[in-house]
Amino acid sequence: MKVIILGGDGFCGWPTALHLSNAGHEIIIIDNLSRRNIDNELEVSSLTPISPIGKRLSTWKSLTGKEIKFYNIDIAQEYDLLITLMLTERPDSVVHFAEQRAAPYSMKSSKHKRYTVDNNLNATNNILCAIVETGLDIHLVHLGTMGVYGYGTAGMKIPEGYLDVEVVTDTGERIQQEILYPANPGSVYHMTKTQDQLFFYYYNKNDGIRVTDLHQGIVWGTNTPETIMDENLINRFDYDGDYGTVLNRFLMQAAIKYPLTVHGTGGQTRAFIHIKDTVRCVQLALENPPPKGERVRILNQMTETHRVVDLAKMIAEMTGAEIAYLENPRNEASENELFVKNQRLLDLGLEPTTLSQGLLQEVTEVADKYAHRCDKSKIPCTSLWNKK
Ligand code: NAD
Ligand code: USQ
Repeated sequence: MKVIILGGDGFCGWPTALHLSNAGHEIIIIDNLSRRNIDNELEVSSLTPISPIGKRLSTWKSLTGKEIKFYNIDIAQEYDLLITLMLTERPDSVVHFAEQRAAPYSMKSSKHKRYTVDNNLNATNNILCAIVETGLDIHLVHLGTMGVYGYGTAGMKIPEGYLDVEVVTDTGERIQQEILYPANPGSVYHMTKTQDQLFFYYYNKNDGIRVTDLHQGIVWGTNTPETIMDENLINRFDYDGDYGTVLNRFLMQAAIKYPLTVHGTGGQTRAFIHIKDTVRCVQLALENPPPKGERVRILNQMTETHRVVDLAKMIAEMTGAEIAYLENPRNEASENELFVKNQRLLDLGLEPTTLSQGLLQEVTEVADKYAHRCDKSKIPCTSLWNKK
């Protein structure tokens, strides 16, 4: 299958591109390298030394003989380039990772809020418009987030996208309906993802576009069997206060003997998935597309849930690290329970990689190896959700 990967130079997109290329698919990456530019803006680098995209691709070709094409296009701004490329390449599927994905970055200032909204909403609308304009029956696979649901329920498991409700009419008749699960975003970034869902709903209804929206939890880990083949293929590892996500940050902090930065009590429960499973899930979604006419297919892409404080305690026990309980810079519930349905990807064949000593150790080893590249002044989270 010919697949265009939007955002294929990023943390999830790069290993996915390699995994799909290895599986025999023809891969084309589109990326405007904005993530690398944000590193420049924040004066921080990936803990792992990532190679330039040209070096990444030439290394992949020399190791495997497989070619991955690359185009530097801003899909939120350069619609003409995007549609021209789509008409030339005529892909079977498009995977959409190309958004600003950090909640803290999206909350830093008005400039960052506006950039995140402009970038993410235009990116999603542009790719949908382009699919309609090509007239091709392209399956769009989007990386969404578990954060569209909020992180609590009335006690039931969070369903895969749609909620059964019963409404009572004026005449007392009870009518059953299935609606998009009510959106409850916790940051400007998460809000853009809730709005993406409406774009998909509308273009699916109006134009019959086939869409799979993967509501992904927090991704941890760094290596996949492909990225580990050569240092030039290494994946990025974000540890800074804006882009670093909680479990990878804790593992890296333990490796450099920095007290683990728990926000508040650490009672926040979140969904997690290892990067090795991210790439498999995207492959499963691509190879099992919805038939024409099916509503937007929503799959919860996560394998387990954990409380932040339990992760910190587990890593502290494993490594001897200290735990620092910090004032929470975010505006979020200090405690929550989280139960999630993820049956649909399991039914497609996902065999979950769950948290184990071995995998935690693997990340700590990566962190150890590149500890000298860490700028400790970039670890604290300085982005505040509001002035209070
Ligand atoms: P990332 O920032 O590492 O990668 C995103 C890539 O998209 C970058 O290479 C960036 O340069 C590119 N990009 C952004 N805007 C673009 C534009 N307008 N035009 C072209 N390219 C553009 O992020 P990631 O961690 O790989 O996340 C990828 C997707 O997965 C995001 O949409 C994110 O919301 C979702 N997701 C990520 C996680 C996680 O823990 N990392 C969890 C759940 C969902
Ligand atoms: N946290 C800490 N200490 C830290 C960092 C984070 O206690 O040093 C806490 C946060 O306050 C929050 C939780 O850990 O309660 C998760 O934060 P995170 O930065 O690991 O993840 P989040 O901001 O939710 O965003 C990440 C990705 C985003 C994706 C989302 C999936 O950056 O792209 O959409 O995970 S989900 O969390 O399911 O919404």
